[in-house]
Amino acid sequence: MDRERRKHLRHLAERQGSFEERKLRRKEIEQRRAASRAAPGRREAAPERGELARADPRSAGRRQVLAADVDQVAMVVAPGPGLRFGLVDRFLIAVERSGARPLLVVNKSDLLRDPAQELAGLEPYRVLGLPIVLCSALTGNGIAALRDRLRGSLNVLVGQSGVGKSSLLNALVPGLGLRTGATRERDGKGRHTTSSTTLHQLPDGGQVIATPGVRQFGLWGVERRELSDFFPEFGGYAPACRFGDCLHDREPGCAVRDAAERDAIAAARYASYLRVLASLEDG
Ligand SMILES: Nc1nc2c(ncn2[C@@H]2O[C@H](COP(=O)(O)OP(=O)(O)OP(=O)(O)O)[C@@H](O)[C@H]2O)c(=O)[nH]1
Ligand SMILES: [Mg+2]
Ligand SMILES: [Zn+2]
Repeated sequence: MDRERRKHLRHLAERQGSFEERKLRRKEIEQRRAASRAAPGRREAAPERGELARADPRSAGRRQVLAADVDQVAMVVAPGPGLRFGLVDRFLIAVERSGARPLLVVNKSDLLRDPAQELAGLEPYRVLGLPIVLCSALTGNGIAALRDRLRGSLNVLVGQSGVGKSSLLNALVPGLGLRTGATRERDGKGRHTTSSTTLHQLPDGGQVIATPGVRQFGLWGVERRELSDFFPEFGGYAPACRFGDCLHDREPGCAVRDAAERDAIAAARYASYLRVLASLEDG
């Protein structure tokens, strides 16, 4: 990314405020929404505090709560089985909805051959102010930094199967000895070694909830119209869209799409937005 664009994105992020500030703003919005939902005739409820939920993969239209009452959600990704930022974008939306703090953990740093190139996809998240810890459960690199981030909070570790959630816990809690699984050689996908959710005390304060790996993460209770609120970097452009109710899809005169086309908005984030938008029901 060139310096101009980086500067521009940083400026945008500053205008949008930090994750903390946006969380406060979001809380306000949630409260207003909850109040309007309490009106007769509305049945959908706002999420409970720190409740991380997704669309139940086994039952259409229902929600599945992955963890409740958490302070921080640590999303784990790894170069093996593959850094899936689309999944990170979905998690980020669910985390922000929950009011918990997001943390991105990039595990298996020992597998990186060309870190600068392989981690280039992280740039939009850095610009947005998402805290990122690069570590390796295998070598112990970065584990102290991760421990610092988790200390004193109720955390939940989420991510695809095989990214090393159980291995990280074993590194964080001496003597824990959780079972970890071999990644399938053929397709690099994990086998779902962990099948239940467990809570663990951290030796220096705080707790970690380990969850089984997720394969997909369908969003629950997010309306199409509010989706762009979860992509704060769009905020600087959206007011310039021709239509006030622009969904930044194929509408003519869309300033957001325009910004993505000239790389002022990260193309991967815009593509992610469009995929999520297409997956949400009309409403
Ligand atoms: N090279 C390398 N391998 C790792 C690292 N962390 C974990 N692994 C390996 O990755 C595989 C999967 O690790 P797990 O800890 O079982 O992954 P998980 O996220 O708990 O997977 P599920 O329980 O299926 O959700 C195991 O073979 C681990 O040994 C790491 O930092 N570097
Ligand atoms: Mg596991
Ligand atoms: Zn638009």
